[in-house]
Amino acid sequence: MRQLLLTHGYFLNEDPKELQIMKPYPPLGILYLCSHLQKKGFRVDVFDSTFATSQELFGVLQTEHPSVLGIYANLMTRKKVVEIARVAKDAGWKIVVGGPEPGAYINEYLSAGADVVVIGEGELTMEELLPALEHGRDSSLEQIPGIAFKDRQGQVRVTMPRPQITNLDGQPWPAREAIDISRYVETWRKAHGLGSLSFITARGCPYKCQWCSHQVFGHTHRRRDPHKVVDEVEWLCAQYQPDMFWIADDVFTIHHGWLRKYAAEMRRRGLRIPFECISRSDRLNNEVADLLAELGCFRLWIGSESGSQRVLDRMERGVTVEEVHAGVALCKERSIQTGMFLMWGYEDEDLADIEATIAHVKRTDPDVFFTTVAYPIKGTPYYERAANSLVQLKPWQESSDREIVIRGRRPPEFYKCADLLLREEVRLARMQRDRESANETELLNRIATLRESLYEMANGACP
Ligand code: B12
Repeated sequence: MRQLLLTHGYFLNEDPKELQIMKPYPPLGILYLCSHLQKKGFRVDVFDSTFATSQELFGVLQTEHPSVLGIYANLMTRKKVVEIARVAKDAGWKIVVGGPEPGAYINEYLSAGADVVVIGEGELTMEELLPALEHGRDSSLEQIPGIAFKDRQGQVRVTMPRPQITNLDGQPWPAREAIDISRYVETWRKAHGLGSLSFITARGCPYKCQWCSHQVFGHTHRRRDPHKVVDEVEWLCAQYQPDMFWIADDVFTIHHGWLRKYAAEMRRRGLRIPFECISRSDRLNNEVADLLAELGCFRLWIGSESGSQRVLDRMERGVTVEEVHAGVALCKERSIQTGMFLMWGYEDEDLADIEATIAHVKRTDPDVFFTTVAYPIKGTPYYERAANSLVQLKPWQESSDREIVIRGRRPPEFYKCADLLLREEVRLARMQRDRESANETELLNRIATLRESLYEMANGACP
């Protein structure tokens, strides 16, 4: 009989935004849990919610024999996860939640029906937790590092931190066979012309960017043996025939010696598959850019965040605006597309910082850029610093950290205006670069109007 059912709250078809993006990737975290636990002899299944509906999952929970349900939660899937936990609880399941969000909201998840919150890496903790849950004694839960639970008196108990897995190479690959991976490849192929799959080569990021969530892996960085990663790449190609990969590491280019070895092994086996990944600009140089191009990197994502050095320093980003500019240039020289992430409204960002960001994007000219209005993720230093100014408009279980309002910050229309101004300025710069003069006057007028509105709003009262 099954001992554990693993699932997550990402339902592609129930999320209009994700449907528009249509870039689903398999939930590697629970697939890693599944393969580890199966290897240890546990009977584990995965209900992959990505292509399913909540009703289908509820049907399984209400009709199948209840055991332990393990749910992955991040800040975006909170609402769904809480709903799943409620339905599962009513149907008699024991509920364990894990992933990047629950460790930051222990009380809330325990109050929402979770029996146990797993903090940090899940493999070793679940291996000890499953037998303990079968016996159902608080005393045995207390002995398990890396969890939180309510004892018989209703007191929340948090156990010792769970030491991390020291040798990632001793771990099995994610249990991709537990779900329909081909569906991901096909979905990508239909929507974007290329079927994509993901894998990871490392866990954890040692950098200290103040807004980034380090809930699961802390600030450690552990890498896999490059030869073993190439084994996985080779196997993925043979098994699922993807046209491209996303290397889902926080910073793929972090360790140059590792990258050299990985590239050498890919070269030796004659493997070259298009891929995209994330890099910090300070981890790029000529050699790294050459290796990325040789390996098939067709798009590099760079967290640029702001064009203002003052804001970058406040973020403790550890990168200069010039490094971002130079990093993008290195990619351009090798025909690697670049994507940039940018943030509006971080702490005391002012108009001069916004203008600096606009100037930076125009000058650096990445192929694509995405902007977000900065939001505080619980557990980050950014959240802690803003804690006294945070307002939750909706009940916790119906909202997400993205919806938290920061008192004293400018209203959403201000950032919408800054965003439009950025886009129009970049459009103008590109027109001028390509010597397209059509509509230039119209665009110049629009830019002037947007800038005027932005400055007017900046001088207005803050809420
Ligand atoms: C790949 C990725 C994505 C991909 C794919 C997601 C997927 N299906 O895997 C895409 C692009 C879709 C994505 C989107 C987003 N992402 Co993302 N993403 C990642 C990334 C880089 C890697 C995920 C991964 O594979 N990790 C490797 C595995 C091994 O780790 P893991 O998933 O954490 O699993 C371990 C533990 O958490 C635990 N565990 C996991 N599940 C469970 C379940 C149970 C029951 C238990 C007990 C334990 C457990 O055990 C696992 C093994 O040790 C992480 C950063 C990171 N390094 O983890 C961010 C990260 C998860 N993303 C994040 C965010 C914010 C987002 C977005 C909101 C971004 C946005 N602006 O839109 C969206 C949300 C999309 C959505 N609707 O869910 C944050 C989440 C923060 C938080 N507190 O919730 C992270 C942590 C980045 C960060 N540092 O801020 N993301």
